[in-house]
Amino acid sequence: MNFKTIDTPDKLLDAAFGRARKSAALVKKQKTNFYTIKGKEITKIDVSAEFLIEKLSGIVQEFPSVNKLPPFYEDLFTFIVDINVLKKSLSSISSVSKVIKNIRREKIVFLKELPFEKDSIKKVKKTSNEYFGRVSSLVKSLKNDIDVYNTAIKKLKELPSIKTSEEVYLIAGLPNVGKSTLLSKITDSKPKIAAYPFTTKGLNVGIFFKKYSPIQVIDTPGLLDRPLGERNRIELKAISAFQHLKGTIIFVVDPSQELKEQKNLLIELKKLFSDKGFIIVINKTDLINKEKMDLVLKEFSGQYVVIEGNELNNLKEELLK
Ligand SMILES: Nc1nc2c(ncn2[C@@H]2O[C@H](COP(=O)(O)OP(=O)(O)OP(=O)(O)O)[C@@H](O)[C@H]2O)c(=O)[nH]1
Ligand SMILES: [Mg+2]
Repeated sequence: MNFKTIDTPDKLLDAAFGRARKSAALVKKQKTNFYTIKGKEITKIDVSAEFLIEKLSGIVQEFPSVNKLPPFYEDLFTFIVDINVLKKSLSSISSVSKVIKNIRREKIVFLKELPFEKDSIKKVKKTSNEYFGRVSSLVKSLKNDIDVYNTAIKKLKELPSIKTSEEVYLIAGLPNVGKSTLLSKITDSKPKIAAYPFTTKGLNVGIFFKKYSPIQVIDTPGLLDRPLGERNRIELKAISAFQHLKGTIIFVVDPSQELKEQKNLLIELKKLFSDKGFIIVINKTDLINKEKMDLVLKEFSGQYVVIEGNELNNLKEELLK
C-alpha cells in the first residue's frame, strides 16, 4: 500500500518559501525597478501557492482509495483508526488548500493590475507580506490535522501484508493456549511467546510452503480469544475483517485449562465463521496423562482433531498433506 505521509507545517512552509525565493531570483530585470519587484513577488506567490496546493490537495485526493482497500483491510483500518476524526482532518486540509488558491488569485490579480504611482512599490511589498502571513498561519493551523493524517497512514502501513485473495489459516483459541508457539512451529515466523496470557498484540503472520506455494498463517492478537459478548463495537469490526478471508480456522485447545470456556468460544467462532473449515488442535498434550487425554478427545469427538504438544509436529504434517 502506497500511502505517503506529509511534512509538518514548518517543513512545508520552508520548502514552499525556499522554492519561491529561488524562482524569484530567476525573474529577469524589467524596464523599471517597480516592474522587476512586482514580477518577483508575483512569482513568489505563484510558486509557493502551487507547491502547497499540490501537497495538501494531493493527500486529500489519495484518501478515497482507502475506501477501495480490500474489505479485509478496510475493516482492520476502521479498527485501528477513527475514520471520522481522519475525515474531519482531511476536510480541514482540503479547505486550507482551497483558501490558498483563492488568496493566490486575489493577490496576483491585485498586483498585476497595480499601476506605477506614488508608493506602489510599498503596496507590492505589503501585498506580498499579507499573502505570506496569511498562508503561514493557515498552514500552521493544520498541525494537528497533519498529525492525525500521518498517524493514520503510519498505522495503515503497519498492517501486515496479507494476500487477501488467497486461502489463509487463522489461529484462534483462549489466551496462553499456545497459539504463537504453534505459529512458530508451522511457519518461519518468530512471534513473541511468553508464559502469560495476552502476549500477542499485533497480527503475527507466518508462511509455510506447500509444494512450493506459500500458505499464510495468521496469529490473531487477542481477537479470536474471548467471547464476543465481551467485545466493543470496534473490536467486533476487527473480528469481522477476518470474515472476508477465505480459509480455515485452527482452534487451539489447552487441555490443562478449563475446557468449558474453550468449547464455548469454539461454538461462537463456528457461528461467526460458518463458511470456514475448522481444525481443532489439542495442544500441550505433554502436560496431561492418558485418562485426561481420552476425556478431552471425547469432548471434541466428531470434529477434525490434531494432537499436538512439545516434541510433536503433527499439525505441520497435517497441513502439508
Ligand atoms: N508444555 C507445553 N507448553 C507449551 C506448549 N505450547 C506452548 N506452551 C507454552 O505455553 C505458554 C503460552 O504459549 P504462547 O504460544 O505464547 O500462547 P498464546 O496462545 O500465543 O498466548 P497469547 O498470545 O498470550 O494469547 C508458553 O509458556 C509456551 O512455552 C506445549 O505444547 N507444551
Ligand atoms: Mg500469542
